[in-house]
This record gives sequence, C-alpha cells and structure tokens, in this order.
Amino acid sequence: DHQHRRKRGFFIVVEGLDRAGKSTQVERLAQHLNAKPIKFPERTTAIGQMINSYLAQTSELDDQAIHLLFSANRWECVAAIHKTLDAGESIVCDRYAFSGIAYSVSKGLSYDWCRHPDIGLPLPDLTLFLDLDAQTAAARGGYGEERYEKLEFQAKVREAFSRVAQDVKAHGGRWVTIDAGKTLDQVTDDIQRAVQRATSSIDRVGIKLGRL
Ligand code: 2DT
Ligand code: MG
Repeated sequence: DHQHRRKRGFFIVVEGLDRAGKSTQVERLAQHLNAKPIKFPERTTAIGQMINSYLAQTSELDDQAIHLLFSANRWECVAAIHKTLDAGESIVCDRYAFSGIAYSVSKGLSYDWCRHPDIGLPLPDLTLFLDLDAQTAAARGGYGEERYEKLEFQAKVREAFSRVAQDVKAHGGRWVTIDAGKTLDQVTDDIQRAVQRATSSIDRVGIKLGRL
C-alpha cells in the first residue's frame, strides 16, 4: 500500500532536429533532476541493432518496416520505463515517438499511419522541443554519415514536428518549444524553468501518466 502512495518519477522527453543540442541538454537535465537518461533508438537490443545498421546505411529497409522497428524498439522498453518511474525515479528521454512520426512523415508516409503503432505508449509528462531552423543546425557542422543528416530532409522534419506539436497539445499533452539557437547555458536555463513550471503543476494535481 505504501507503494501506491510513493510519488512516481516524471517522464520528460527531449525532441528536436539533429544538431539541436539534445544530447548535451539531456545529460544536463538528467543530472539536474537526478533522473535516469535514456534514448531512442535504444541501439543495444536486437531490434536496435537492425535500426543501427539501417541508420549507418549498411542495410536497406522499406520505410514502413523501419518505422515499425523504431516503434517496436520503444515497446520493448516500456516495462523498464514503468519500473523506473514507479520506483520514484524520473526519466529524461532523448527522442521518442514524436521523432518516429516526424521522420517517417517527412519521407511521405501518412501521418495517421505513422501514429498508430505508438498508440498506448506512456505519454510524457512534458516534451521539450529544442527548436532550431535547419540552416542554423547545418551551419553548426558535424552532420555525420547517418541517414537523414541532410539539410533538405531536416527542413521537412522541422515542418513535420510542428504538426506533431499541434496534435500532442490537442490531445492534452504538454509540449514546450525551446529556442535552441541561444547559447548552451541559456538553453539549459530555459529548459530548467520549463521543467520547474510543468512539474510543480503535476505535483499539485497528482496527474497519472497518460497514454499516447
Ligand atoms: P539519434 O541521432 O538521436 O541517435 O537518432 N529516428 C529516431 C526515427 O526516424 N524514428 C524514431 O522513432 C526515432 C526515435 C532520428 C537517429 C535517427 O533516427 C531517427 C535520427
Ligand atoms: Mg543523429
């Protein structure tokens, strides 16, 4: 019974284009909250290894097939996510189903089709979207050799993310856009403020974790 009264951890997702600064900010936020950092794709599982070789361009897969693998990669981690949150530990997650939708829609798949396999996954308490225009992201340099790391494609992804944001908000999710064009420390500050605002309101009303 005391298990039920223990506060669960917060589930916070960080999204954005490649080079928006997600890895650094996830690391900083996890440290700040004493939370567990995780990321998708989780490349170490059997499914994750298939995703990794697809991203590294050493294998080819149909757009639909890789979309479903990304989703399956989340589903195989759901039990561990719940276990962590139920134990009272918060999670800061680098990419989630919103990347799944945005990247696949940018290839021309339908929005509704892309959304379906992730229905029922835990809904984050808060999603922080590190927003940066594709030109600025590209100018930061360091695009690697991975699939999708091209200016033209990234511009489409940013458009797709704005549709995802509207959809999430329409379904009662908390989505906060952060200007990722500021300095690292300013972005860290903005993130911490947004998290503070969101988590204090969750504490007050005791909202349970929802579902996508
Ligand atoms: P990283 O560079 O962050 O490791 O991401 N992606 C990611 C998808 O296409 N679908 C998904 O569901 C997820 C989670 C975004 C690797 C690339 O994989 C893309 C960039
Ligand atoms: Mg990348």
